[in-house]
Amino acid sequence: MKLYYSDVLAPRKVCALIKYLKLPLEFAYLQLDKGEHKKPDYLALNPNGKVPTLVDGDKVLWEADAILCYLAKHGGSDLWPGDDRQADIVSWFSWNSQHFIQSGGALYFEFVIKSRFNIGPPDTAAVEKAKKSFRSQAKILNNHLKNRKWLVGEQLSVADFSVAVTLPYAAKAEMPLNEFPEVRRWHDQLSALESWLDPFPQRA
Ligand SMILES: N[C@@H](CCC(=O)N[C@@H](CS)C(=O)NCC(=O)O)C(=O)O
Repeated sequence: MKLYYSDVLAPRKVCALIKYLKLPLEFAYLQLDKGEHKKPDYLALNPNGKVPTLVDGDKVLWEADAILCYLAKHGGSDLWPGDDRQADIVSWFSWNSQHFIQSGGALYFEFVIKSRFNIGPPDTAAVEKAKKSFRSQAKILNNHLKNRKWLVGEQLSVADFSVAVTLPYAAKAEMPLNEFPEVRRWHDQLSALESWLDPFPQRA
């Protein structure tokens, strides 16, 4: 199996899972600032021109959440459990992609990506709008996490890897995480995993 990735948000959760499960994958790093993800060979695999993409023999898979499920299953783990919890996990994937990642991702873009790729200062209006949405969504997450260790059931799952993906950047991206103690506690649990804090493979 081979993962095409870069050291940015969507591939981060996949790399964290691979490291957590100690899966023997081959990695191909793409330099986004050189447009390597827009070259014809890569677009033939992923017509979106985005990372990550997983290739397993004839199977090509894009969308990080789908890759999480595939790797959790083929890695012999119980992080994508084969029962009704799958519906809860898909519910969190969907909520995240429509809501939480939109606000956390916007703050990540304004504070992390703009400075990394030298594309200007944070846009104050965009930051304020994203912080407002972040607060209303984090409140929902915070209420759900009361009396729950992880997002779904009693155990870590791919939902945790997915929904928390912006939170390692909370301080740098000015996410008001400290206002939400359950979210904070949940993310602290993830941060106790070395694979969560340091997910990307060594590059030659
Ligand atoms: N929904 C996709 C999002 C993938 C995505 O937006 N990847 C970003 C990095 S976080 C990317 O490749 N950006 C480069 C570009 O759009 O040119 C997933 O979860 O895999």
